[in-house]
Amino acid sequence: MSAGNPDYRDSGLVFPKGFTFGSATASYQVEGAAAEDGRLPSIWDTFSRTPGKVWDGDTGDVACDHYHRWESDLDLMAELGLDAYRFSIAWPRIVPTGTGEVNQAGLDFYSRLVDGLRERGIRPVATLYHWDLPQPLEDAGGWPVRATADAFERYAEIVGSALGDRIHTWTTLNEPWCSAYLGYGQGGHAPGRHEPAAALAAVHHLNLAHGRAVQALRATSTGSPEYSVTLNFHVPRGEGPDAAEAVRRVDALANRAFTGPMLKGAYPDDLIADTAAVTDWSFVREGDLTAIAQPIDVLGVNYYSTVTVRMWDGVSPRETHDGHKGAPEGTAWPGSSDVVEFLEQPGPHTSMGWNIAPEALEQLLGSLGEQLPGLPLMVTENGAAFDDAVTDDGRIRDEERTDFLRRHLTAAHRALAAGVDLRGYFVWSLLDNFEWGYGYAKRFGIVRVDFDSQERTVKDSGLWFRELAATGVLPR
Ligand code: IFM
Repeated sequence: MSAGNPDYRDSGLVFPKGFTFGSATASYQVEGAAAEDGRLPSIWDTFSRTPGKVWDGDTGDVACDHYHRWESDLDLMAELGLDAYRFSIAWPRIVPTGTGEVNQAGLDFYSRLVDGLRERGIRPVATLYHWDLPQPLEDAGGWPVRATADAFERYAEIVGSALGDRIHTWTTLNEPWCSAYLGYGQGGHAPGRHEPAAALAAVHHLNLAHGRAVQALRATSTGSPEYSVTLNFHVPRGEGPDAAEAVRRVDALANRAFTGPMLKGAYPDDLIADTAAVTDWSFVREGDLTAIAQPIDVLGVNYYSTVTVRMWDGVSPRETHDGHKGAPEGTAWPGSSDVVEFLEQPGPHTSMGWNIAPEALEQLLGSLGEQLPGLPLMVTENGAAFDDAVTDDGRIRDEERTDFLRRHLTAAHRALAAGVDLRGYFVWSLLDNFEWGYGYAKRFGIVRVDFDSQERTVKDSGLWFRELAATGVLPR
């Protein structure tokens, strides 16, 4: 870790020329128009309509109404001086049944969006899957079955052919950790299943979908896009006599279950051993690992907070503070849930209850740089939810969020200074939006959305980020 201001509250740091400053959103979280122009339900439509699953019964039916307001939202991005916009494509708009007919109206929407971005000089960074699986695919088994990876490959061919002449960066998956473990193990995310073996099968089929999609996008894109995947890396801190063992187990499940096959062509032996009582991994077929390990141009890194882990003594009440609210009967840690415990993290925290630890971002980027030499990195999500207040003059003085961004951008800069090949930083999120199980109760935006009027107001953090994007220098 570098020396310097110990609290990571720097200013005046100069980012390299060409460093990307962008913002990110995801389809179900912002678009709304859930039943328009041929879109059919995804697993998140079903889940959010299931009583008790999402705070206050919120759904993405309207969200930020971005589907109708995309032009003014792009104008807003241009006013903020963003270099790039990371959005996701809703699979249920493109192939509404998952395997059937292609919906041209869905492709047209993203085609207009991409053109609109390019007209404004903003690079389109498109994610194919940010969790909105067409419901019929879940009805047929979801990510635990191989056919979902087949359907994803076809979907990738379709979007590659339609948009691959204009996309700057293709990202196959966003945070497959969440799709697999929260969706099928712990149950706090759609489809809300609690099946540890299915969660591990989902890990593999998501990995396979990634590799097949990279190949399909490469075969169909006529421009010269970059290819990437975004992972939400866990930074585990160990406690207790077997701290290293607890850290190793969490790292295997959360990080190396994806980087192993995607970037090194193999599942880690220790992951297979740790999960042996849950599954025999027979869903991995010959040729899969070759299909998965496709070369990519950049690795997307999402980072918010750390976890503190300890081997459980088997006697005291087991602690499960891994930062994700889920069903009590589920676990996001198949094979390790009975041996590892997640301790409550010391503050300060954001309003998600996540601890603020910028030094861990520096550590993570440094460690990835060492593990994956030659692979450029991009922070594709980082940001914070706080309970914003609008003052009488209409301003949102979200000092805590600006402070969070400052500290994490300082961490990113320190990683750069240490030689990490970091290409950019996307703030999560452009807009307050549908925060999954927390509905609209948690606000991550640098732009406030009034969900009654749909009015957008740039928060003070957004003005600060605009200055950063304009100058490339960390503002005061
Ligand atoms: O809102 C999410 C996003 O969809 C994926 N990464 C984490 C964010 C905050 O929880």
